[in-house]
Amino acid sequence: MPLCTLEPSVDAATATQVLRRDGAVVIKNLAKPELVNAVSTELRVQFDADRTTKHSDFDGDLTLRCSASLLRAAPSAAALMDHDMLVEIADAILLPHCATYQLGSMTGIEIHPGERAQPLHRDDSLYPIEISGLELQIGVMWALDDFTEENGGTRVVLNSHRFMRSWHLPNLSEWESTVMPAGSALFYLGSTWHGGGANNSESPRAGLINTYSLGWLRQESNHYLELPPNTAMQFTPRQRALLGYTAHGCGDDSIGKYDGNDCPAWLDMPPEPAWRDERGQVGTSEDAKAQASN
Ligand SMILES: O=C(O)CCC(=O)C(=O)O
Repeated sequence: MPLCTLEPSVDAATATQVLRRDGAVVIKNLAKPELVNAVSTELRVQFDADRTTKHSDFDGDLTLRCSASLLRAAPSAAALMDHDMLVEIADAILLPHCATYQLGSMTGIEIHPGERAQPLHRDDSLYPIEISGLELQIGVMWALDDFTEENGGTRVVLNSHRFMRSWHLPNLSEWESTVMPAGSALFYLGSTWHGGGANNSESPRAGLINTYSLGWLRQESNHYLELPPNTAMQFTPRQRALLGYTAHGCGDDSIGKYDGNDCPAWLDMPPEPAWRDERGQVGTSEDAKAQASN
């Protein structure tokens, strides 16, 4: 059974049904080309900075990555973090198991020609929990370039989410490449085996992976340090909540209290306009005022 590709007009309930059934689903052309171009342009500087860093076997030798402070470098990517369709699907998969979920990580990944295939893996192996039927997280790979079999379109082992235990492995040779045009999104469950493909083409293949985890788990990235409050202020209340600036649950049983409350008072305030300093880093208008008075 091939990876199911749905039209952008599909409803979230149908997409969720396929995702639960197969462990992965593609929705074609979900993001507007202008947004994809803006994110790609903003990420370029970070990708190029990564050329100087040493990579691991998992990360690849010819793959550029941008994860820490991705939203500082590419604030336009916030629209891909809380895309309405994505939020509806994440609600359906994760909210039965938590009061709120949160962004685990955001990683820009550019696989260059000659790169070998990344080892297949499950994102939820971060957590020492395996309960059949309980998804700890979901992942969404946004294609920033067209994904093809030749250029390393994400490899997915369909139905592998049904093999929950390390002693009950799916057949990992039965993977399939994700083929989708730029602006499309591959949704996959945290328990689905997947990995980047080998790039046998002449051009790089860029994508942006976001993961979302149950609100009572530790986030993969520490967004409070990467995007401290004065930076987080430029994002919308929903985006700030996804970053983790809200408690899980309410009252005495909540986790992540701030000053005895469920969330900081500024969480619901409208976003502050962003500005960029001479290095292109994003700050808030308060930072701009402080800089002007120096
Ligand atoms: O680049 C890809 O297609 C997938 C990458 C991935 O799954 C990862 O780095 O965890």
